[in-house]
Amino acid sequence: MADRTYLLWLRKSASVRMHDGVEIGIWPFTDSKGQAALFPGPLLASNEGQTVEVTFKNNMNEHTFHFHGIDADTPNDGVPETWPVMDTYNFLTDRAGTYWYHCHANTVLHQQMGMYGPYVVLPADGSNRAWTGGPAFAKQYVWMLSEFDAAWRLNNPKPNFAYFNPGYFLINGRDGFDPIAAADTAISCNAGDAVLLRLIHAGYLIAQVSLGGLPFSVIASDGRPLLVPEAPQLVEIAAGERYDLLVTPTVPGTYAARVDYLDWYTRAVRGSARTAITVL
Ligand SMILES: [Cu+2]
Repeated sequence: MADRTYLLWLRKSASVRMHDGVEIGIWPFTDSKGQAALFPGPLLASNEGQTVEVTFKNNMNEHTFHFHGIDADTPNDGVPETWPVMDTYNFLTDRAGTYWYHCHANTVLHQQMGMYGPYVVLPADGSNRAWTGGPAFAKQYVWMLSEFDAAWRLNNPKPNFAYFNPGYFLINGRDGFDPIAAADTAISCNAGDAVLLRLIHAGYLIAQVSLGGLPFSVIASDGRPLLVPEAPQLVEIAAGERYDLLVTPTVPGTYAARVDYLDWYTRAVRGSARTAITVL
């Protein structure tokens, strides 16, 4: 029996509404049969040293779980090219940090269809520290970054994977020109609080993240502490990467955080997502 068990259902199809009213088709997870779509997938979490079992319901032999950054053995790694598709995955979470999961069957398409979610490993004692003996935090947020290309839903029999032209630029599944106000995205804290912001890039463009002028330090990358934390003005994050940011605002106010999504070749900004950091 694993220390943590998770059961995820899959909905055959659903859609999410973008800021302009366009409905984007997804293949989302749910937390029980017939329930509302969850996009991104639910936050899964465990402590350092815990064993975890994740089971996929109504999979119909099409999808897998790949726990990105976690050292699962081959049968539990969810790569259909190396092991037959399974419904149940077992692994050990031996390093605190920020990870994520996604379907690894026809990955480029299934990921674009929304089959991903965040995974957080806390220290062995479950305390609010970035890792065992690492920096403490008062609050944590996860920003899952991604983009949608509406045309990939329209081109039958299959989209042109060589041509990704996204029109929607997301944080935690929401887009728009107005700052995202959702409580899982907009940061609210007291002056002096240490906030851990876990960035996960589940899209394909380059994302540049800035926090409205608030100083921050990058303390971990891809589930591993940085020996020497960095203190840049912005963080550039590529597909699949994670960065853990520690920000301790001292001056009350509202700060305009943003994620700019850059073209891989020209580095032109293709679109942005915005949210606010409110310091009380
Ligand atoms: Cu899939």
